[in-house]
Amino acid sequence: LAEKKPTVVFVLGGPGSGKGTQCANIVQHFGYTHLSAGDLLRAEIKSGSENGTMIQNMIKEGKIVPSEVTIKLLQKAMLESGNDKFLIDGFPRNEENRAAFEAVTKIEPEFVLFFDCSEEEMERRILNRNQGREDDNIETIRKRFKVFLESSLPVVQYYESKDKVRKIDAAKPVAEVFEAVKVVFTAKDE
Ligand code: UP5
Ligand code: MG
Repeated sequence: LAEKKPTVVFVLGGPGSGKGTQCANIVQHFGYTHLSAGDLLRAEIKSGSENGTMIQNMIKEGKIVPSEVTIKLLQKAMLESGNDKFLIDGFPRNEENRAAFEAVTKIEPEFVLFFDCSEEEMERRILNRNQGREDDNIETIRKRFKVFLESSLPVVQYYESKDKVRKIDAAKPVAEVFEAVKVVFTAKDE
């Protein structure tokens, strides 16, 4: 008997588009486990792992950490959760991330939730966040936007071609964005 594969939803969108905020809401209502790839990488830095310095330098430059590092962290977190439904937030960020995740885990996402927001609004949100993230300064923000446009949007386009993207207008207030998100997750269960 084949083991049942976990359900995965990729949550994508530019830096500051509201991925983490909305994932917290989805967890409350729909029983998913939220795995933020960025949070897992930041925890890895804090743990003093041998990859910590490399990860820290890449995040500071807005660059994408090699997929084997990120995928290992995601797989470990999936196993430890005991759940079988996951929101994977902020991953895959480039074509290599996407292909490697699929090859290693054999998992294809159920769908891709894509938060669409203008750079102007995302920049405003990040500069207001004040949580001491080392990449929340204007120089790094510009680099993160560039990497998003050049490397991450093509991943969204790939899934669009497979009819898997559920696009949300993320420029609205948090509660309104969540109303639109709820429609997507409710439709899925019908
Ligand atoms: N806020 C949220 N929604 C709002 C709304 N509707 N109206 C007004 N304000 C709203 O939100 C950002 C801020 O905006 C918050 O203060 C929030 O209250 C407010 P948040 O929910 O945190 O947005 P999010 O999209 O999660 O923004 P984040 O900065 O986390 O996105 P990034 O994609 O930039 O960050 P991430 O942590 O995913 O990645 C960081 C870095 O890690 C990357 O640049 C990269 O270097 C590295 N990384 C990898 O290398 N590989 C990976 O797979 C993942 C990350
Ligand atoms: Mg986030």
